[in-house]
Amino acid sequence: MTVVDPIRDEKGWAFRDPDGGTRSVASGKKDDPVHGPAPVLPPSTDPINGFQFLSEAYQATDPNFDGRVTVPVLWDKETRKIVNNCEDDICPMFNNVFDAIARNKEVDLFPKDLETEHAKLADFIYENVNNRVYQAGFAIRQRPYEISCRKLFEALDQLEQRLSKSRYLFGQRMVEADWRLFCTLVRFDAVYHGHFKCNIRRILDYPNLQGYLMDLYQQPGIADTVNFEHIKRHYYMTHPQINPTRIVPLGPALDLMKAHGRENI
Ligand SMILES: N[C@@H](CCC(=O)N[C@@H](CS)C(=O)NCC(=O)O)C(=O)O
Repeated sequence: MTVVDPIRDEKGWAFRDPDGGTRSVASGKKDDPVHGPAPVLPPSTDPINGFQFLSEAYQATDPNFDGRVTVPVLWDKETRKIVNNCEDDICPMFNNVFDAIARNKEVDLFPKDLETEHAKLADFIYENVNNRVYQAGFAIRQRPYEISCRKLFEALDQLEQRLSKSRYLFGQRMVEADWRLFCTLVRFDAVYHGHFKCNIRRILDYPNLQGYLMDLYQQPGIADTVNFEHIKRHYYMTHPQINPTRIVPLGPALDLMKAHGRENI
């Protein structure tokens, strides 16, 4: 897995090491007697292709591509093309078609017996939580902001209730919707509460959501995938219409490693 640089400017997502890094790549241009030696491009953090920008992966896949260059991307090293760029597809692909090389084949995030209910709840979470924070945050008029913000907190209130009786969204099993909800919850107090003005409450103010968030965060391997500095630098430095000074706040002080006490719910 390669992580793009948190700061997305007009050139889009970049494979850029903020500390300078060591992997410089030749620009591909020839030395020129008039202009001198070919430029060496800044270090790329893409170990597969040495790309500077994610847009190069899209161009390599389809030279006529002129859509949005988005993450995530599933890249095929053999065909040198993007297989897919949509989370809704990539998650089931990881669940279903990579068992031959998977370390934890028994993990099934899409259990068949829950299929309908799971899909319904996943849609609810996408609409009212994952996407709603963006609707509130990018609103440019008071009323649409207020409507989105209220709907978001109504959904969080409902999920708080659900999680008072159930360790995860569907009892003791973790499913894909838990991890999609986790992605928004883990960013919530650090960025959505301040930067996106989703500030009626913090996740910290919801005992069940906070316990659930810590429970998921403490699952093996998960904390290593969360980088709060990266999260904060991305949001606060990438949306100048919301934060023109690009100052990144120091807080909040969070500790997701505390005992969550949800083992027997
Ligand atoms: N349909 C895609 C959407 C992905 C998406 O919008 N990604 C955002 C970051 S979370 C992005 O890369 N935005 C860049 C842009 O819009 O320029 C998915 O669900 O995976």
